[in-house]
Amino acid sequence: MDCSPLQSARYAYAPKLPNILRGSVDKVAAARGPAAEPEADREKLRAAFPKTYGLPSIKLAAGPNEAARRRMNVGVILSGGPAPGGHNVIAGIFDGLKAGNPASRLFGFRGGPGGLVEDKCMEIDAALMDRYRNTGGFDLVGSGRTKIETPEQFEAALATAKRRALDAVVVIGGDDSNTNAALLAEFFAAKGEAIAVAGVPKTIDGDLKNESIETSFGFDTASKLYSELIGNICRDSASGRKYWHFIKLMGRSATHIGLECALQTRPNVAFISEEIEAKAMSLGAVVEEVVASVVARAEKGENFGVALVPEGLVEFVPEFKALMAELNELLAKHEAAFKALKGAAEQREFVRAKLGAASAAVFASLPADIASQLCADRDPHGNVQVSKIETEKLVAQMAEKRLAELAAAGKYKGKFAWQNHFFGYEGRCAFPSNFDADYCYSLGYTAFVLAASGLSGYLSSVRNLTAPASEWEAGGVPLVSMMNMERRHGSDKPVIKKALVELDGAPFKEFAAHRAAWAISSDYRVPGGIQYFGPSELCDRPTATLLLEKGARKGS
Ligand code: FBP
Repeated sequence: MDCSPLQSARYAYAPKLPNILRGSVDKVAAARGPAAEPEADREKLRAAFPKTYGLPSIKLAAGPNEAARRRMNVGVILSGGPAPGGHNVIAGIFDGLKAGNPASRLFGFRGGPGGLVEDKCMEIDAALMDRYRNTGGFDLVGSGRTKIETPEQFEAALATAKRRALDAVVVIGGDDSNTNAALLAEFFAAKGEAIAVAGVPKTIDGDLKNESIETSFGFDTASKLYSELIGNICRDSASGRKYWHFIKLMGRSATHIGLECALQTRPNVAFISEEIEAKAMSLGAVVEEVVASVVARAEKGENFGVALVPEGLVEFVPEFKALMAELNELLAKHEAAFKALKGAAEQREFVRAKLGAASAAVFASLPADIASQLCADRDPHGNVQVSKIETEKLVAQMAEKRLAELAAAGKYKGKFAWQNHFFGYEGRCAFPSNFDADYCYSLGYTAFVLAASGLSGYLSSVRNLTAPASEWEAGGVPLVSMMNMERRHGSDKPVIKKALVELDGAPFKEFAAHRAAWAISSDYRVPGGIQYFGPSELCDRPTATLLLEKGARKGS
């Protein structure tokens, strides 16, 4: 295979494991802790998950585990958007399995959860595995967003698992995919089948985290890659001195990526959707914040700057949130009629006529392309596909209009030329940073131990992540303990709760303490590219978010 020099070098990288996973696999036991219950909606969740509600949390500790030596067949699914490190999760499962029993087999289901339903299966052997170690992407088996929800789909998934004589299925995914894993674990248990289901916390968005899950994998690499690009743009902006750059950043709901990138690069403006919601800021107020920075910088003769716009922003602005909620219900109810309409203009008019007065006014005020983007298909889990909405352009256009008004009133004398960017897809398949390579391998190895121990309905958990990898702790968190009830596709569904940016958390406070100065200064910070080889302080450093959350870092 003709691969790049970096790819060849990364094949030789040996991911670091926590001490507890470094010895013989049959000397790692799954110690049971107290029963873990969800924070909210307990009765509804207990009713929805009678078999897997209230499971104990698990910590891996030294102790005998004969089950790890049994011959097993395990199936693995990559689900949802790619995130750097997915292949290392599979490598961790593979190596754990083979260390336990060389006759054990690992199967990959192609194209996400749909692959399990349709039995699109391939065996992952040592030669194939070795071609994907420490590489980015999900292309070893492919990914997809199919939601397993109908009784027929659950039966088909079970039929596949039995046909392949699977002892366990590992779902590598985000909140929605792990909700699927929880439903699957419950279904197998209800059928009396001893097929374990384990989840692994994946998503660049960083919003699958809680007390026991310190971060989702992929966030580290993706946010470092975007920070590199943003830092470079900051410097370009300060060099050319003629553009304001509006950069939309991935992160469907939570603004963890935007916040991390802001801490790393110190842009002039960075919006945190969660704050916009908490302060009930209108879109007009959001635009005023950009305008204030543009005007202040123009007074210093600096007609350039950088603004970070989270892709989920529109869903947090109150008037848009109300509009989106109405649109979600309306489009779910009238899907066929809406899709039967040929032209975009006709579709917009159809929607506008069915909205309540306030939302109809907001909808009508939008540029036509943005209004159409808001009506685009929801994903199979009912999420608005915010990556398709050009929010950064909307903000830039509105700022331009407002600045023109100020100029006409003699209150602004600067020049305003803007460029727009969207950083998202380019970060999802990067070579995993050392942090993600190590973390993912450890998560996969842990998922193997959970499955071998016959534990089902757990999310693989590796903690203490700001310490050296040797000191990381491994275990399992019951999936149902992370759930709540949410409105999806027009009805209430049990789903894993998204972790949004906490406004009283250390990362946001750090940002809030500096942003007024950053709005005016051009003292950008240029983080540069991810370093894969070299001193540990360059190569193994976790994100500012993780360091600040764990109290391991002062200052940005
Ligand atoms: P996951 O939650 O599946 O990890 O995906 C996250 C994400 O990258 C979001 O940031 C983005 O909005 C979305 O996927 C894009 O989805 P798609 O790949 O379907 O366009």
